[in-house]
Amino acid sequence: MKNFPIIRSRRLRSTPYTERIEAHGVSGYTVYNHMLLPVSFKSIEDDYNHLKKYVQVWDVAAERQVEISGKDSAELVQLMTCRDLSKSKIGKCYYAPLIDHEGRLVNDPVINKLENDRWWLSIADSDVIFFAKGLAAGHNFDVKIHEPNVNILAIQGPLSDDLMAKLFGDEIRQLKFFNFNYFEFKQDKYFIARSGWSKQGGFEVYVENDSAGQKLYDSLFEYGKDLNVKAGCPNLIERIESALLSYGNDFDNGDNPFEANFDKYINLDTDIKFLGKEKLKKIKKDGVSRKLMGVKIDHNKINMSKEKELFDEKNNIVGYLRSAAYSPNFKKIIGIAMINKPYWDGKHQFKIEINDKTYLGTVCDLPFI
Ligand code: THG
Repeated sequence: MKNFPIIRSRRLRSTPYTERIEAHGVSGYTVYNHMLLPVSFKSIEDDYNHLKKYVQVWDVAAERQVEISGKDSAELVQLMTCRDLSKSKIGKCYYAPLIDHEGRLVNDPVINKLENDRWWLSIADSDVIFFAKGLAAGHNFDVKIHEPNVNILAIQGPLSDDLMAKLFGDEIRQLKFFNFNYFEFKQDKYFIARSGWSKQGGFEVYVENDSAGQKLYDSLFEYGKDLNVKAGCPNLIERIESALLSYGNDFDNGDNPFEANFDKYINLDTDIKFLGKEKLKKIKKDGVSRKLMGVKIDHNKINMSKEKELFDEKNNIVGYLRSAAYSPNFKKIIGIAMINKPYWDGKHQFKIEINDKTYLGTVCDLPFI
């Protein structure tokens, strides 16, 4: 597979931090919500080792916000997700699958409740804003829907608390997982949540003012010198090891939330109203015939640009590998795959072709152990 440069244009948006991450040596981008999202700095494996030991600052501005406000905003937000938000609280973040009228996945945002009538959907890579506007128009909802100029900086890694406390004071250490609050640094106020797309601990700063964000970016490096802070980004190896799912890679609009193991975020027993509820009830009753599982493959190198088929010894399809990377922790390739029901028990070996050679692997539960 050849690598080509990616050509900039207005359509492929930069972020307020792009110049800075380029100065810090970004070495690869993907496109996410029509915006640049860095994927590597030194190398994915070097970045991984650093992330697990120190602290990194990530430009994740591509995790865009869809703001929904107004009288009917709570009703519209609930209509889009199967997670019961009726008891949701201001100041909390909710990981919530978005579902269409066919019971299929549309996105898996973090939903932040700012006020009873003001919400931010911090979205993965699909155009949620048009889905929301279509629903609002069809239901005649009294809401305002727009994409605010919010550009997230994530601080991730085991030394995140130490770095953030240097800027924002020790009180930030008390912030609970999936809660947010406002904290001040040098006269600027920042919306900060304890969250982020790694399991190494950390925060996300939802920056509402570009120049404050750029000042914060520079200060994080200034204050973090002795903590060995580096520029980083969501890390392919770490996120697979941690089983953090990626919309568009591990699951998409062809899959339902049971197949993606979102069971704990599917509330069918309360009287909330959301799209696809009856479909999901039927799927739950019938059971699914495939679901996302882990796989381990006896090899040390893989590049994914599309799904890869997994076969049993009789060449029956076991499932489809959707994301994979070599894991220095497991000393194998690990991956996330949509596995057909007869193969869920993990007793079967499967075959997979990588660069015209056949390798063996096994199915395992998620999260990996
Ligand atoms: N942070 C913010 N926005 C985002 C992401 C993020 N938007 C895009 C993408 N990531 C959305 N997907 C996820 C996937 C997993 C998690 C968050 C967003 C996540 N999951 C935890 C887990 O699975 O253990 C916690 C879930 C919970 O307990 O509620 O953090 O990363 N702002």
